[in-house]
Amino acid sequence: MKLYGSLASPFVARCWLVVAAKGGGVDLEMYEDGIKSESYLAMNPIGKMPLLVDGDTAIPESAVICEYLDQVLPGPTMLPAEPAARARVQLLCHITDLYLYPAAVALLRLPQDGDAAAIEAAKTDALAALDYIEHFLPDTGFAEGTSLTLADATLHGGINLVKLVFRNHGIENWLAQRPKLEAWWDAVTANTTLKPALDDIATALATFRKRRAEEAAKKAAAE
Ligand SMILES: N[C@@H](CCC(=O)N[C@@H](CS)C(=O)NCC(=O)O)C(=O)O
Repeated sequence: MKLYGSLASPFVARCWLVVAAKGGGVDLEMYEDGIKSESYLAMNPIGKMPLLVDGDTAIPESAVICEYLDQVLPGPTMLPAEPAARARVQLLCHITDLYLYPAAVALLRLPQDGDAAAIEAAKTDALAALDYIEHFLPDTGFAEGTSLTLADATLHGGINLVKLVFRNHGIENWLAQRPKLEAWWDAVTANTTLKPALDDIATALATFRKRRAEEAAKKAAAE
């Protein structure tokens, strides 16, 4: 099975954390011809990463990929069977996908000196989404129960992105103001099963940030 994409993408990182939690079994690589190439678009006309290819089956969209990986890979199940626990896991995933990501991605696209009203609106939306997550998170160190679930993988990508964009926009103290989220973050980032994947993600993000800074410096020098 191949997972195409870069771990600098929180959506790819989310899938990679699921692979790590399940004990491996998937190769990660960049699609050689690029995600806008004819051959990639033939498999995934959405033209985004990640894309999972398992034999003849090509699956885009990180939420769908994560559920698929949970079903086909051996290792502990990441979506509880008990209906209420299952709903809690899916709820945290949905809040992250439907409320947190759109606001964080909007902030990512807005320069610090960009449209002040748009920045304020995206910031308000992101903080509200974090409040929803804080409301539903337990204080057990996991997003649900006493083992890793799809909600831990999903939330990690979302919170990592928020950390990056809030830093860019000078927003501070937001994590400390949400104690359950902060305790969850500390626990998940210290999780030994996830450690190698978390290190891979941190390396990819550092490379991405360095490249962006170099591009910005080059652009500034040319102006
Ligand atoms: N809803 C998608 C979002 C994927 C996504 O936005 N991927 C970005 C990277 S973070 C991408 O491939 N962007 C390239 C583009 O939009 O051209 C998912 O969950 O997989």
